[in-house]
Amino acid sequence: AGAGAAASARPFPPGFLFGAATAAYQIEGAAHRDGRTDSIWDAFCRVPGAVINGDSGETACEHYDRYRDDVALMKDLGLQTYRFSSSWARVRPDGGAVNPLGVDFYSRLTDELLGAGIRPWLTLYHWDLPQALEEDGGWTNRDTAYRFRDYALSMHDALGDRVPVWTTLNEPWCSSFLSYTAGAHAPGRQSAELGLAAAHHLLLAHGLAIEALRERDAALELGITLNLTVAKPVDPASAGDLDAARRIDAQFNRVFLDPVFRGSYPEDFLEDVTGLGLEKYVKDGDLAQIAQPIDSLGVNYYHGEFVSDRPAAHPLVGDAPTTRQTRSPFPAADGVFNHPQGLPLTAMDWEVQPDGLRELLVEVEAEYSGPARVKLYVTENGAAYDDTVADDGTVPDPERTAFLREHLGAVLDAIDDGVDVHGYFYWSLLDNFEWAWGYEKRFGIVRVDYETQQRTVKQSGLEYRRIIAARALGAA
Ligand code: GBH
Repeated sequence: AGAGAAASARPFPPGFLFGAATAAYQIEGAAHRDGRTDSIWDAFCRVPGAVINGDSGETACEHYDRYRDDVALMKDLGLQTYRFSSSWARVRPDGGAVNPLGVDFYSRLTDELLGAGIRPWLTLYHWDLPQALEEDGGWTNRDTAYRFRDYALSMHDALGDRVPVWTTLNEPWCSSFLSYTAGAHAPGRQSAELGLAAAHHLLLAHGLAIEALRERDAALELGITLNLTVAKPVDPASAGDLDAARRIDAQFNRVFLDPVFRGSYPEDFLEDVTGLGLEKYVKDGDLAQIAQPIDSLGVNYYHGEFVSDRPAAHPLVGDAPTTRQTRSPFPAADGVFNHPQGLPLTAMDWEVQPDGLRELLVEVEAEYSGPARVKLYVTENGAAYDDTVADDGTVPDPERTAFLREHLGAVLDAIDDGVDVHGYFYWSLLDNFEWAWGYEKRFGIVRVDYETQQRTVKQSGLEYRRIIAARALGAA
């Protein structure tokens, strides 16, 4: 005893939560059942060339019908918590009156999770705006923020007594800049001004919902999830590269972190976007509304960026797999280029960079979550690989297994550096509808056969189960 693997095992702190994450449109299917209406993603999937193979979330993983089995699978993996999202168009079809059948699905799912001893973590918005609201301008329309608050309250009416953790938005950067500026995601609009308007209204929606939920119940754990990156200059001695990194940090990270934690947009960001129209949308009092105190911050981390003002073969966004023309999501980063560093790539062509997660957690804790006494979680981290099924039916995915272990190691490194990280959610529990990439990219620790809907726990899922059971990262 005390030798070998046991001696080198790195324990996670008591109370650290292990989970996995999904999102409604990516797994539920049943897109037009029980009163659900179109979201912007249902509509976007019908745009020729917008999504690979013309795929859509119409059927997805049939989680709407198979949620009981899926919860049993989570229990078998030993997950302590499960992060899922609700579909606004299911709960309030067309953004209108509450649909009891839609709400009931989330109520049954919650009961099933609680019955399995798994802590439910609800995200209210993971990109699927009711299409009817988009027809009134979507997130470029200020009214959508107030509609979001009403939707949040209707979810609270149904689940407030059973769901302890509430996240307003998942990755507002994607629902604004990737969706209204790059046009790579629904609704596929392409304007710097519209992206800025959407970002501001999403932030306002967050602040309005936090205030309303807090008023209902001071004991809820309330927060937001942001996709953050570590932007590094290719050459730290180059003023041009340093400014490129500053711009990306501002337009990716601080544009959301500063309003939420400090009640202001960063000065340098405002300078970068001068003349693009943001001020038309920002009303007196908005930033105070946005900066409502929160309890938790979710960080989604996939990879960092190495940037320069020197042109590179790589465009800034590798997120445009389709035949539709897309643009840079950054409203004011013309002349900034991504320089891949030759690191191993996932199937998304994202460079594997685990230490970036440690660096990011250290920085966010020092600058934002620490001073605000806000609990920090990794709410998404994961990788797509081209898995194959072995003859014996197992799914060996050594690269994903290594990815998982390395990133959990980076979380432990951050904890060693003094960061109070409260939990980790692997993205994703299941292979699922990967947005513009359709079903071509598989992120799951559980494989989904889309012909039979059969679920198979991959080798990475078995490894995650061992890590959770040991509450430690043992030797590989
Ligand atoms: C998450 O988004 C989503 O929350 C989830 O639904 C999705 O399935 C999962 O990731 C996997 O994609 O630096 O300009 O090249 C992550 C989205 C991916 C957005 C990387 C930024 C790089 C943009 N992020 N992307 S750029």
